[in-house]
Amino acid sequence: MLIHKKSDILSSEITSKENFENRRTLIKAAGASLITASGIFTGLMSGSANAASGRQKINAFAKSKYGTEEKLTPYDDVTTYNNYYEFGTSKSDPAIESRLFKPSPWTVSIEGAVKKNKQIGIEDIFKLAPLEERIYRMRCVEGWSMVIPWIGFSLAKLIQWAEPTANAKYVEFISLNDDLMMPGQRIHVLDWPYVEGLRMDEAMNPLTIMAVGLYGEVLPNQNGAPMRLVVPWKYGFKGAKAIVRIRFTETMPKTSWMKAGPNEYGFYANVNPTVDHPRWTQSSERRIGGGLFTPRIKTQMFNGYAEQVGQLYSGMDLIKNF
Ligand SMILES: Nc1nc2c(c(=O)[nH]1)N[C@H]1C(S)=C(S)[C@@H](COP(=O)(O)O)O[C@H]1N2
Ligand SMILES: [Mo]
Repeated sequence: MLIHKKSDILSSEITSKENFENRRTLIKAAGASLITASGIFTGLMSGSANAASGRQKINAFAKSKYGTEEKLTPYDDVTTYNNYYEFGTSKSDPAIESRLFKPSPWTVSIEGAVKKNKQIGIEDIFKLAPLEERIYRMRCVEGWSMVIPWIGFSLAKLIQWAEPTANAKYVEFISLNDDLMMPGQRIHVLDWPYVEGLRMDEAMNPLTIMAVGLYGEVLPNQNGAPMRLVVPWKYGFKGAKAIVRIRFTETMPKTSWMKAGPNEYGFYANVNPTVDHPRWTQSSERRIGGGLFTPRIKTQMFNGYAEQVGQLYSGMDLIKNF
């Protein structure tokens, strides 16, 4: 199925949380009847495209048990202030330069330390696990942050399906390599394709999701359509977008940012206010969407998720393993 999705965003459409909550109730009510034997994907996409904006509602998802009471970052900021170097290095580039990007058809390859290599279409990925909303605090290594209502599914479900062997100690996530659709790849700002990785236990943690939507809608291209990683206790660069390959490895993957700046971007990249970036402090952050004069807020250990993930790093030197 082809998803036509232009990124001409009608920004006035949803900004307030109240509006969003109302809409979400409607979405859920509509969704129940749209899920049919033909599968979640059909239900997910059918009949919900907004012709004027190209935006598409997701028809059915459960509400998260994980969340935050903090104010959501407005939709406009989430979708126009992006890091996605495949579409340019300024924050405003991805929303514009990703307009012609086609997130469908889409196939993901499962490789490496697995029972056998296999491929799966995005439609079938949607059948592996129920979709859930996860409102997560997101912290970019550059010092800004957002609160984003993602829609996604537990990465653990996809890993179960992938059937990694006992040799799998790490998972590598590889983004699309296509300099026709991704004009930023014609410039060697990073070693393309974009590569990220997690330790197996981090990947299996219930907080780790593959996101396929946000604000109740199908993921916009600039946010990593059709599927991107979200790891809320780590700096944003861990969340690889437009993933096409998932590779299980015995050794620690070499990520794009580690290659670009080994002293600045570590493999773990856990949000940590006590370990500064060599060129700036990580003790505080600027919450996007609050306006120019909003005071910076304190950055929390593991981005506020210490209770859920702190034990993954017990006994580890977090200065060495930054
Ligand atoms: N493929 C790819 N994934 C990527 C990036 C990128 O340049 N390419 N940037 C990362 C960085 S630095 C951040 S902060 C987040 C931003 O995600 P968002 O634009 O959806 O907020 O995406 C991450 N994933
Ligand atoms: Mo980032």
